[in-house]
This record gives sequence, C-alpha cells and structure tokens, in this order.
Amino acid sequence: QSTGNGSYEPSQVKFPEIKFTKLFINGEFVDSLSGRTFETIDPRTGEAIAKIAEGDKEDVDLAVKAARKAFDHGPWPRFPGSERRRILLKFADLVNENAEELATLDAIDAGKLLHLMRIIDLPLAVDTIRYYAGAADKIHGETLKMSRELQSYTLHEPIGVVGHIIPWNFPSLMFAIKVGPALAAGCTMIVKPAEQTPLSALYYAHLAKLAGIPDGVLNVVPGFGPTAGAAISSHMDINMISFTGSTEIGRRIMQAAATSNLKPVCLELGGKSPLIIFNDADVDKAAEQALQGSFFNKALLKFFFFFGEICVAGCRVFAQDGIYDQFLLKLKEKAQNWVVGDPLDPNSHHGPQVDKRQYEKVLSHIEQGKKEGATLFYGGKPLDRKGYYIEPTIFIDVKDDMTIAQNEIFGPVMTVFKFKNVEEAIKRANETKYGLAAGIMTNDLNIANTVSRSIRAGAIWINCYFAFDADCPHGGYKMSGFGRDLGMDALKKYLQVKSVTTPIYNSPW
Ligand code: TXE
Repeated sequence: QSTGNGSYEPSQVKFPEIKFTKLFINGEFVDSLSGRTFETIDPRTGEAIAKIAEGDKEDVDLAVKAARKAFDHGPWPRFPGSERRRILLKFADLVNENAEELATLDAIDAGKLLHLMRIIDLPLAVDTIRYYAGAADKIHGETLKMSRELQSYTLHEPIGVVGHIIPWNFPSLMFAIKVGPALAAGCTMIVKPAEQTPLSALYYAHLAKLAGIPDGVLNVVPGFGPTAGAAISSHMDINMISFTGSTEIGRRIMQAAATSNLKPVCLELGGKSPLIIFNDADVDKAAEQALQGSFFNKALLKFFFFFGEICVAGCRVFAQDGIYDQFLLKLKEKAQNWVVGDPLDPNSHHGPQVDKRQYEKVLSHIEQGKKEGATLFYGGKPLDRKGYYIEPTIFIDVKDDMTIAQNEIFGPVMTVFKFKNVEEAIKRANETKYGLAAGIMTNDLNIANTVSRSIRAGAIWINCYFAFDADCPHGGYKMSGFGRDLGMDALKKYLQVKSVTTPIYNSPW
C-alpha cells in the first residue's frame, strides 16, 4: 500500500550543495554575534543537513540598523519606480535560472515534493516577483477635489523597514510573496525564515545581491521564534510586521507590536476550510476538475482531497446525502493508489511531515479522533520507515464539535461529513473560528452564488481548489487573520498615504 515504490534512484536527482549557512546582513554573509548555530533537519531521515548561524536579538538589531540606514539614506526608496522594476526583473530572472537548485533545497529541507516545486512553487515565485516588478513604476496617489480653494494630492510612500516572519510550508513561494511587494513599494526589510527551512531564504539573499538590490535593503536572519522572531515583533525601529504562521503566534506578534511602537501587523494564520460537494457534482468529474485546477502541499494534483501542510487545506469535506456513499467509495479507491514516499521521487504523491513536532501533532490528532468516537475510514498510521511519513487518513462519522473537526491539524487528515441541503451546508461550513478559504463543487449557478457569498472566508474556489495567482489577493476572515498577500492589495499594505495641500490662489490660507 502507501509506501514509496522502487523505481526511483536518489542519484537521479542532483543533491544540492549547501552554499549559504550564515546570516545575511547589510549585503554580507556573516556569523551570528554569539557564534551559535542550529541544525536544519531532513524530514526524510530526521538527520541534519547543515549547521546554520543562529540569529538572536543582537543580530536582529544589526540587521534592522542596516535596513534603517538603507531606508533613511539609501537609494532604494528614492529610486524611480522604473529602476526598482529593472532590478526586480533581474532578481526574478536569477530565481528562474536557479529554480532547480531552490526547489531541491526546499524538497530536502521541508519534505516538499520536488516535482510540485518545479511546476508550482518556483514558477509562481518567479511570477510573483515579476508581477510586483511591473507594479513598481505604477505607484501613485490621487489629485483631490477639495471643497474649498485648496488643491491637494496624495503620495503613496513606502511604509519603512518591514519585518517578515515566515513559516516552513512554502519556503520559496512565501519568500517571494512577502518580499516582492515590499521591495516594489520601496521598503527595506528583515526576513526571518522558519527555523525548519532556512536554506532557500539564504539562497534568495545571494540572488538579490547579484541582481543589484543595494546592501541593507534585504536582510535574512534565520533563528528561532521566541528569540529572533520576538526581537523583530517588538523592535522599536521596525515599521510593520508581515507574518504567516499559527494563530497563537499571530496573537503574540500583535501583542508585541502593540506594546512596542504600535507598528501595524498583517497576519495570515491558520485555517480549517470546508470543501462542499453538492449532489449535482459528478463525483468523478469533481476529482478531474480538482486534478486540473488544484493541488495541495506535499501531494499530487489529483489527490487534492488529502490536504496537508497548507493553511487553506480543504480538510472539512461536506458531501451531500445523495452522493455521500458514492463519494466515499471514490475516495477509498484513490487512497489505495496513494504513494507516500521520498519527495525527490517523481512517483510520490505525498512526502514526510516537516519535522518531528508536526509529525507527532498529526498522529496525536488521529488518536484523539478515534478516542472521541469518529470512525477511521482509511489510513491513520505512520509508515514503518525512517523519517516523518504518515498515511493519508480519512475520518467519517465526525461530529462538528470534535477536536479533529475544529483544530487545524496541518497534515494529511481529512474529515468527511454528510449534509442535506444548502442552508445546512452554509451553517456548518461557517462553524469554525477560522475563515481562510472554501471550495464548492456544483454546476448549479444559484447554489454556487449563494454559498460563495455566505461563507465567511477570504478565498472561495468554485469547481477548483488552491487556484492561486500573483494577481489574486489571499488572506483570512475571523481568526485566520487580516491583511492580504498577493495581488495589488498586498502592495498597498507596504505603502502609506500622505496628503499634500496648498492654496490654489493667493488666498488668506
Ligand atoms: O508555527 P509558528 P509552527 C500552523 C499549523 C502548524 C502550527 C504550528 O497549524 O501545525 O501553526 O507550526 C515564528 N515571535 N501553521 O510552530 O510557531 C517561527 O519561528 C515571533 C499555519 O511552525 O506560528 C516561524 O518563523 N515569531 C501556517 C513562524 O513564526 C515567532 C504556516 C511560524 O511559526 C514566535 C505554519 C514568536 N514568539 C504553521 N514563535 C499558515 N498560516 O500557513 C514562532 N515564531
């Protein structure tokens, strides 16, 4: 059943050389001031890949000093937008040229499927940087029609030094999503990648320097949350935080921002998204549509149902009573062909969980589901091999208030529910503290329109799932956070509006 198959030779994939392991501050790779390092672990084996310089508060201070100087006195915010565009396009080209190496770094650091990284994460990262490069010379305000004899216009100015704190589930893509619009806006920044996945962020820093991004504009400080992360969120000289991660840490970051310099924060947090399949959706066609338009982290397109380590995972699947039984049969059929294996193996549908903690979190939720009385319909076990591999797991007979129906599991665990009508589907889909995304499978336009307007979530996918694009804003409702990544909405969050007013005539003003 779901263990890796034998057709893959690790030697077929060029294992990346680990070239960058130090902090990147003011355009240089440097050791941490304490001299401390930490190991980044290969989730396929649980063994160390490399030792990485461990950033702490003093290193964050240095990086912020460099970013502050680059913002207050450097050319980056003062360049004409066309110059930032030129440099960002070069940066995107370099990412594109080095995409294979970046993809392989993430595959071994995060356990992400290499073939998905090649066709989704890296192309979208390149596209995202190009998208914002194109926006860099189109940032402008408005001329206002004042009610008195005054003329006024607005300037959209970069917000300043930004702190980006990012997670491990999309190391490359998240880097591009956060850094792209902030650079285009003219901000300078410090990026703290997740401690599980520092490798690609440091590689990006090297490419940024090659592209001509001036020293101090982009600083990368790997380290841990309670030390480096907390130093960023409470820093008095950082003007904004853009965070993606858990709801719990999002709350802490907001508190630190409030009690330090009241910096604005933008939070993209957890989710527990519903996928609603109506009677009229041909079950087989629904799977096909998903194959064309969706994928999920660590698994292959066509098996979109087993959403894994991704905040928009459609892990609460609601199937209408008319197709429920048929749908379960289809699911089982697909699950039986599922290959959990090495992320470098092109035959794998699903790789390991990112680290021991996530692996144990997923397994404990599976145990909790069984204890609370849900029926384990499929899977549920770790694989009997080295590394953090878990079978795709399906629960049925799940009550809406069970832990597995409410908590973000962030692993290959799906809960399937039966529902009768549209009203019930909407009500139950909304019964979560989260509001990141929702999927709707139906060909009935009335149902699609009604449900998409009634679900309290930032992204609705009709007859597709995980349809991300550089132009499409992404973010949460409720406790999934606020602010948007991607699209022009993301650019706006790195800008602030200034009004400039003068009298039109030689009036008494
Ligand atoms: O997240 P954390 P973790 C969810 C998912 C997962 C759970 C825990 O449910 O199982 O969160 O994952 C930094 N001050 N998501 O522990 O801790 C940390 O170093 C400042 C959803 O990895 O939120 C990392 O860089 N920063 C999610 C980043 O925050 C701190 C993606 C995320 O780590 C900090 C990842 C602190 N006190 C996990 N503590 C999504 N929305 O996609 C930690 N960090």
